[in-house]
Amino acid sequence: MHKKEFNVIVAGATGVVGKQMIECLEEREFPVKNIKFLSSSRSAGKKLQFMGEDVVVEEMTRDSFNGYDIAVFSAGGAASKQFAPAAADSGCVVVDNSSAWRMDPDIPLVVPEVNPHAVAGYKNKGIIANPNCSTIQMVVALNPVYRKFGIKRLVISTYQAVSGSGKKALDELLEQSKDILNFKEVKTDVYPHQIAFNCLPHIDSFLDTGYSKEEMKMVNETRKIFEDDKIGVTATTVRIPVFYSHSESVNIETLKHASAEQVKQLMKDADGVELLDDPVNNIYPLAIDAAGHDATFVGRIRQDESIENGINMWIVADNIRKGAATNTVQIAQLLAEKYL
Ligand code: 3JN
Repeated sequence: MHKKEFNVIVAGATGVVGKQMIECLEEREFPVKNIKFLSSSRSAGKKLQFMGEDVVVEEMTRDSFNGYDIAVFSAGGAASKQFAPAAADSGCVVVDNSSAWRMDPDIPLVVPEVNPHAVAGYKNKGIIANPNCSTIQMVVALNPVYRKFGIKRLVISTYQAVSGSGKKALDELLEQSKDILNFKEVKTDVYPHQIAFNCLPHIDSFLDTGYSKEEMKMVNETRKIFEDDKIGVTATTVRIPVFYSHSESVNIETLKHASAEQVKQLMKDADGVELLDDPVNNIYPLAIDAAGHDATFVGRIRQDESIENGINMWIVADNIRKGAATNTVQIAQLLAEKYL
């Protein structure tokens, strides 16, 4: 039988995540018939490649989606709000990487290893949301623990790479690092403070409660993905001077008792997880090792002796791949294989 092929759009194609989406479509041999790359008017006209062929980036308009089946979006929340409904109206299903639609009760929020069944909800509005990078890698690791032991509460601290803020932030970390090592004055633009040789407990904007939006994304999205509003979640999200991969310290209070050994065994078998846990031999997940990979790396699994049912773990993943592009393309693959 002839394999079904799809007309595919990458919206926000010239950004850090958009370029990675293009690579993921290629690596995963997504069944593409025609491809179209869209951007704002600023980047329209640029040339990118797909499968060795030049593709000219076009400006996104409401008419861009006619005749296309699937659009993967990483064009920012405002563009998603403006154009995703137009795409859906044209019959083109959107998988959106921004926060614009994540908490809409009619729109599924999907991590394929955790809640693939939710993809079916694309039928409601023709849109599927991709979670925040910090949420994705955490729920991939927590999923088997949640299924076997239940989760009462999570206490999270993140250590997030600058690539989460885009290309300008990658340049800013490099320039500041060079300037400091050359005893030059440091310029700040993307972040409110110097990021080189520093840690900023500040990701996205702050709310009246004192929490940042990034912290609340972890709270709300985790509950939506597990379909469990009873999980207690509290987070501190921190930007650190690393280029790629987010790291997370996660304290888990389980409902039923879990030993560290049991959790390690679960991680060995978990979909999308690689266990790296031999600390006496200096083996644990590292940002620089996770970069360029699609897996979520877990280690430092140990009992929290301060409570009855506590486990601590360290979770690392490439924030541009599993945290964004890979997860979005995996959702598109599920959609293409099972639903379109
Ligand atoms: O800062 C990070 O490491 C992740 C950044 C994510 C981000 C950046 C700007 C806008 C998002 C997101 O995915 O939640 C958004 C947004 O769409 O709100």
